[in-house]
Amino acid sequence: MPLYRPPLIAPSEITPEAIYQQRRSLMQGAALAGLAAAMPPLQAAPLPTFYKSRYSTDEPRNSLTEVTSYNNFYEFGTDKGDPADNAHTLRTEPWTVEVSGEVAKARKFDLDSLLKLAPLEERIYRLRCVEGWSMVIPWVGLPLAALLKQVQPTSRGKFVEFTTLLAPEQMPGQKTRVLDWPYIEGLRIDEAMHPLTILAVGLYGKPLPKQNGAPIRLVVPWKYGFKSIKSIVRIRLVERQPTSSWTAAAPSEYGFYSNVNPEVDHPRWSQATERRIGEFLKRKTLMFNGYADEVASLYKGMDLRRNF
Ligand SMILES: Nc1nc2c(c(=O)[nH]1)N[C@H]1C(S)=C(S)[C@@H](COP(=O)(O)O)O[C@H]1N2
Ligand SMILES: [Mo]
Repeated sequence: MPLYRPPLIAPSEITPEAIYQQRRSLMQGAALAGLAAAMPPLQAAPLPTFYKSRYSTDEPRNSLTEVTSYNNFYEFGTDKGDPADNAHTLRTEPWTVEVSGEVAKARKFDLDSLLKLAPLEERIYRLRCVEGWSMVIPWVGLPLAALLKQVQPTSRGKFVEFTTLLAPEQMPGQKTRVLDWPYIEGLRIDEAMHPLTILAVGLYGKPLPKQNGAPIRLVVPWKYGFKSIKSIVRIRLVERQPTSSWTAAAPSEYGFYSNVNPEVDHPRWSQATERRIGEFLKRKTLMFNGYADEVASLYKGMDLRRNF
């Protein structure tokens, strides 16, 4: 299978003529009533303006084609090209994220209210996959901390559990048993509150493509890519360490922390080097994926071999 294929425009993303006409006449009626602003948009709304973040790397970015055609999103198949081919069946509108558990103010957010929680920022981050490849991706997002502050975690909210949409009719990979669905991930509360941790809603300045986890996904740049869970519908504050889907599938291979660490090998392969997608020679993998100055203090006194 070729590595890079141009992104496809899914048939489902083209509005059928009949629906378009129907919306048009509704729009005209609404405009007369002065209600045009309340009508659903014909296309995904463009992102609000965003700021450049001081946390961005200045390394060259991977191309949009690389970022959108070489993906892991097992809900749409296990080959790297499967998400780009298959994710068009995901329905991202309307979308709500339920935030509950150990919080003073449990609440459901629609996408618009999520976008208003904090100014959006472009964050150019390295993403290091546990399989040994990496990319540099210009995300657009907001700090997860902005959302958590809104719901006010209680003193028992020591961990944060994230859940992906469960919808086998839209996510055909969920009809197979590669993982226990829905996909679940977790962070410790201080990791979740860290300024590097973002909820991404876009990349390359546009709303997130479906294969990258539309409409909202986590990005934790110092951890292996699988911690950056896609298409999130639920965020729960909990007292006990959550069990992630990958830990449940293979506890000896995928630990809760999964910090990028060249000194701790995966039981079946080395983690010392990585191949940046688009490059031929391998690079040395950096401790915490190069974010040690920012995050090493979170793990002071911990044995990172035991807590892998
Ligand atoms: N729901 C869900 N989230 C997921 C995955 C997945 O299979 N399902 N794959 C993970 C893995 S292994 C990686 S490396 C990153 C890839 O993100 P990208 O395709 O946007 O580069 O998404 C992560 N998030
Ligand atoms: Mo990954």
